Amino acid sequence: FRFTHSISRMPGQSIASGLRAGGGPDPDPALFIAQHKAYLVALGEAGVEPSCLPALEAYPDSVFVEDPALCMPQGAILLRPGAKSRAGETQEMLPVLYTHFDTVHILQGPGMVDGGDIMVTDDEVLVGLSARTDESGFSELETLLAGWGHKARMVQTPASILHFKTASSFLGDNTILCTEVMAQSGVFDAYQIVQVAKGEEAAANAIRVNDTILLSAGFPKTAQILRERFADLKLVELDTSQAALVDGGLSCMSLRF
Ligand code: CIR
Repeated sequence: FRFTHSISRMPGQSIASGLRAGGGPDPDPALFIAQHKAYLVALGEAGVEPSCLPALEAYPDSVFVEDPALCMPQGAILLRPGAKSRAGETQEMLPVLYTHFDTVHILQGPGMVDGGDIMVTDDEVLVGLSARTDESGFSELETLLAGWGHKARMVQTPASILHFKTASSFLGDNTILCTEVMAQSGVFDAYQIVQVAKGEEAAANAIRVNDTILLSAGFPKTAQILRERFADLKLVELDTSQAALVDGGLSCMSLRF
């Protein structure tokens, strides 16, 4: 969670064509852009140098830069997003990764991995199998990570959610913020677990950036739990209502390294 840089991408006018599991209203591009700006400001205030790429109208979901790549201290890995409409986002991300990293590995496939299913903790890299991430993708990623000395662990993303990190976040200090379902799954038995408040499941996609926790706004009970638990950290609540309309959250909108 100690980061000096981040990469994001502006939401496009095409954002309403982004993938989403449920129905619901379309996100409003102007409001999304305003919320995205506040997100970048918060990342900057947390101590990273945020960079923001121009919108890609051909890829409505490209604002969710977390999915096509994984950034580690040793280098970056270009992933293979599991949704067909998002596959082309990788070719847009590759040159960007080269500007930040000397070493960039490229997943060759045929397996698939979405960055939203990858959680990097201090001791391991958890990879949740989901509709977007499969075993073959995990194996290829595991081999690349092993070359950098990282242990990968294959876990299950609950069927009801899009990504592993939709319902869980690593907050540093061996601590995970997650939903009740995730807490009871056993996946995080080696960690301290902080559960989001009942009815506030969407708060589980938070991010720790240096000495700040970014949390989605509108989850006052979880905010209070975090304030008490992490009294020495700054808690910043950000409106993510527009990202949420297309199944996105805080972690999805940046690559942090
Ligand atoms: C998608 O379905 O791919 C996007 N609408 C949302 C992606 C959210 N990304 C993430 O959780 N890492």
